[in-house]
Amino acid sequence: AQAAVPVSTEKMTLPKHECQRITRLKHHNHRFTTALEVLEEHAGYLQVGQKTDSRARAFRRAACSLKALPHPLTNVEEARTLPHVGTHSLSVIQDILEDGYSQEVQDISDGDFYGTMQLFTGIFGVGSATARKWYERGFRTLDDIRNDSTLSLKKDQTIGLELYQDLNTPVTLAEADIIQEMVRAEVQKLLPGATVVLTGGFRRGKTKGHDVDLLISHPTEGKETGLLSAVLAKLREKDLLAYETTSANTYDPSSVSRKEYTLDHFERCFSIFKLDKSLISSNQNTKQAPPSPVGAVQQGSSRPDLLHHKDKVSLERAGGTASFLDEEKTEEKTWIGRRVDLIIAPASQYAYALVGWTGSKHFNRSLRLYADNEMNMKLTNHVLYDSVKNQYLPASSEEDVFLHLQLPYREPAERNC
Ligand code: 8DG
Ligand code: MN
Ligand code: MN
Repeated sequence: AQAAVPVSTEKMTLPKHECQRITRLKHHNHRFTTALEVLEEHAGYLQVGQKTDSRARAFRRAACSLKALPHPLTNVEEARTLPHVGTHSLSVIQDILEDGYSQEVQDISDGDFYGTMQLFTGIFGVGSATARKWYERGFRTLDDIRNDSTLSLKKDQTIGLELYQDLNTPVTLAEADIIQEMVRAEVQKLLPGATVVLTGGFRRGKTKGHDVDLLISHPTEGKETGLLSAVLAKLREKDLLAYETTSANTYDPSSVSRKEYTLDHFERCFSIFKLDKSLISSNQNTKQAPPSPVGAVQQGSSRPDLLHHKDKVSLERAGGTASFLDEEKTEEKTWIGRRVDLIIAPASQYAYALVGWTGSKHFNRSLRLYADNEMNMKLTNHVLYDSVKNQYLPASSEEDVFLHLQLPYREPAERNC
């Protein structure tokens, strides 16, 4: 049941920072934002090395402004008054207003480059740099990658190819709940009183996601030490893991004053769970959710399969349309691979970790920018540091974090920018 999105035609000025606004999953301007998100993604594919993706970010910020608008945009003049809507985004908005679609966006999403990059970056362990290298070498399909013996694939990429279909089938909320319960059961057996919270997109109200983000903690500081490896040992024993890579806690309190403060230093594990298919109600995974609101790009697109990269993949390139839904192919194994992130946060950092791992990624970026620019504070997934008072600001809840930042509290569902 989708709640109606409240409409207001009241003239309004959006605050500059995304974290100062309410941004819900459903809003009034999907026809523009889906187009801008194609451009954002495309710009990300073109980006070289570590260079900041300023072009991608510009499209994202324009889309965020439109998402926060409490009514459908009907004229380009209003778009001009919105924060972070640059000339390029404006021209796309204008095209959609005038013609119902943007030819530029259409050409990009129909193009070989964009489609191939979506396909390759859909492989677990493959980022845009690797994908582009492969594209430039002439690879176009997953089989091109699989069949080239000169490529030395990393362990995560190998499993990413193997489980491509699993990992590109959206995780449902029901599956996320099952995985959370599995982990909670193990965690609480090992450490009574420990907590396991579903964060990421699901906490923000999404009903599908690319992974399951679980934040693990214990109310007593220090009790969480050693928990992750013990949990992983149990899961391994039960043969529930298809892949795991763990990073130790590298948190250094002094790092907040250095440039690396945006990094996350929690002990964590990026894994792939084997989720037994018998635990999932049948055909849940093959059933496609209804398409999202018709966007400009969708109209007349010859390749609707490429529109929402995280939800759908190009079936033909992924190895045949039939195989995606073909029971025979998947019947070989009794489980479906699901990406799971496990993060361990000590009690004193828990509130900041919860904000950080709830996202959205862009909301967090906005929070950090706001903290820095408007409050002279450094926000990380671990702490908030007041650079004027020269002190850390402890928080025991998300509400505390927003209070320190002098921001109205935003529910997770309102952080979908
Ligand atoms: P999705 O999985 O449904 O596609 O969306 P999501 O849940 O919003 O994205 P995510 O990639 O799973 O990230 C969840 C949050 O975790 C997001 O706000 C970014 C945050 N995050 C960190 N550190 C790290 C990190 O090191 N890697 C990743 N992937 N995410 C991180 O705070
Ligand atoms: Mn996630
Ligand atoms: Mn994640």
